[in-house]
Amino acid sequence: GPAPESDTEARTWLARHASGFGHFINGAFTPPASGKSFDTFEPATGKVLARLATGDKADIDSAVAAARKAQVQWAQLSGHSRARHLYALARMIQRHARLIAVVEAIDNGKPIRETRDLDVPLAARHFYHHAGWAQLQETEFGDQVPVGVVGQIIPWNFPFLMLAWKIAPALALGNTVVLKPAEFTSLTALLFAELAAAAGLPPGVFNVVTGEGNTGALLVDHPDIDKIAFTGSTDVGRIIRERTAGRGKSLTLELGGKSPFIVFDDADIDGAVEGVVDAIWFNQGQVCCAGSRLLVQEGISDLFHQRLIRRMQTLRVGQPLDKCIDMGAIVAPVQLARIESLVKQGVAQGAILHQAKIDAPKGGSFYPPTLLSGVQPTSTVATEEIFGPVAVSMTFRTPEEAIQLANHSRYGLAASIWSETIGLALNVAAKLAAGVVWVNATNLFDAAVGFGGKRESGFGREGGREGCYEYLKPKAWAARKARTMP
Ligand code: TXE
Repeated sequence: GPAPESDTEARTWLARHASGFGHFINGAFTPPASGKSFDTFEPATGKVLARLATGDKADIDSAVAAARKAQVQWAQLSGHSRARHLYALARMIQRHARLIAVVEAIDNGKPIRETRDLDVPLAARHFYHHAGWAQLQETEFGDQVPVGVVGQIIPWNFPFLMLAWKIAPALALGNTVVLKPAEFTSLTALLFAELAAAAGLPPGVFNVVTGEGNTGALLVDHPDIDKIAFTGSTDVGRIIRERTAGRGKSLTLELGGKSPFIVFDDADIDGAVEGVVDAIWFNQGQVCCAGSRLLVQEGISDLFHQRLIRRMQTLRVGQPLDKCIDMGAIVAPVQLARIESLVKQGVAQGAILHQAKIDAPKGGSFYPPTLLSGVQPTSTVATEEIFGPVAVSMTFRTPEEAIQLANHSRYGLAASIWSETIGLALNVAAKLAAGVVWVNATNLFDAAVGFGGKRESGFGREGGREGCYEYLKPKAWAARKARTMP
C-alpha cells in the first residue's frame, strides 16, 4: 500500500512547544498562573506527546476578562466584517489542512483517512457556512443581540470538528469564546489558536484554557460567563445543568446516545452492512450518534449477521497515519478499560461475542471491531453507551416492535432505518424519538442542518439557522417620542 502519511511537520510543530504549551489568552500563549501542567499521550503508542497547562481560577479569570473586553468591539463590527474573519479562518484551515489532520490523528488515535477527508474539511465548511450567517445577521436576526461571552467545553472524540461546531456560530453572531478542550486531545485547539492569530483574529475573541474536568467546572462557575455550550457525557451534562440553573446562564448540551439502527427484511443487505461499518466502527465507535443498537428483522437476521461478521473481519486496525487502515486506537487506556469491562458484562448477561482478529501495534490502546448478538433489550450493553467499536444486536418481528425497541432508551440522538419500502421507512421515522433520522444512510452531517438530541441526549442545536439562535437573544425595543431632539 501507499507509504504512511508523513508526520515531520507535526513533530516539528510539537518540538517548537517542547517546553510545554501555555493557555491561549488574549491572542498569545500564556503560562499557567499556578505553574501546574500535565502530560498528554499518544493513543497509538502510549508515549508522551506534549505537556499541557492546567487551567486554574486565575487563568479562567484572565481568559474571561479578555473575552469580555473583546466582546464589545467584536459585536460592534458589521456582519460583513465578522464574515471576513470567518472566511480567513476557513482558508487558514484549508491551507494547513494536512498539518491539522496529522496532529489530530496522532493526538486522538483516529485514522488519517478520517481526519483528512472528514474532520478537517467539515470544520472548514462550518466556518464558510457561518460566515454566511454573519453576513445575514442584520437582515435575518435584526431583533436579536449576541449572548455575550461563551464558555465552551468539548470532548475528545472529534476535537477539531467540535471546536468548529462550537466557535463558528458563536463568533459569527458577535460572541466571544473561552474554549476548554478535552484533556486527552487539546493539541488541535492550540494549533488553531496559533493559526487564528496569524489570520488576524483580534486578541481576546477566541481563548483556550486547557485542563481537566476541574478546569471546565471553574469555567462553568465563572460569574461573568453568559452561556455554556457543552458536548460530552450525560453525567457531566447533568452536573453542568445543575450548576448553571438559577444563575442566568444560557446552556446547550450535546450528550450521549444509544442510537438504533433498524434493518427491515426488505433492506439492501450489503448496503446495510456497510451502513453498520460506518455507524459503529467509524472513529472506533467513539461517536455520540453511533448506530450502536442493531435491530434486525427476524426474516433476514441469520443472513445479515453472517455477512456482517464476515465484513467485520476484513476491517484493518493499525497506526493512525497508515492510510489503509479502517480503525485506529482508542483515545486512552481508561476508555479502553471501560469498553473491555462493558463487553465482559454483556457476555456475562448472555450476549454472544463476535470479534475480529487483529494484529494491533504494541504499546497502544487498540480494541478489535466487535459485535454482541442476541442481547436482551434491558441488559447493560443494550442500554448504556459503550463508546467503543462494539455493536449490540437484537431481533424484532413487526415494525411496531421495532419502534418500541428503538424508543426503549433514555437517549434520543439519532436513528437509522434500512428498508426498500420508503413508505414504511418514513412511517417508522416519524415515530422515533431522535434528533435526526437517517433512511438507508448513517452519519450524514451538514453545517446547514441543526444537529442535537432529545431526552438525555441533551438540548440545543448546532448548525444551520436553528444553531444561530443558540448564540442570540431576542431584544425588544420600545420608545415614546422624545421631547428634545439631539
Ligand atoms: O467525558 P466528560 P469523558 C461519553 C462516553 C464516554 C464517557 C466518558 O460514553 O465513554 O462519556 O468520557 C470536561 N465540569 N462521552 O469522561 O468527562 C472534560 O474535561 C465541566 C460522549 O471523557 O464528559 C472534557 O473537556 N467540565 C460524548 C469534557 O467535559 C467537565 C463525548 C467531556 O468530558 C467536568 C465524550 C465538570 N465537572 C464522552 N468534568 C459525546 N456526546 O459525544 C469533565 N469536564
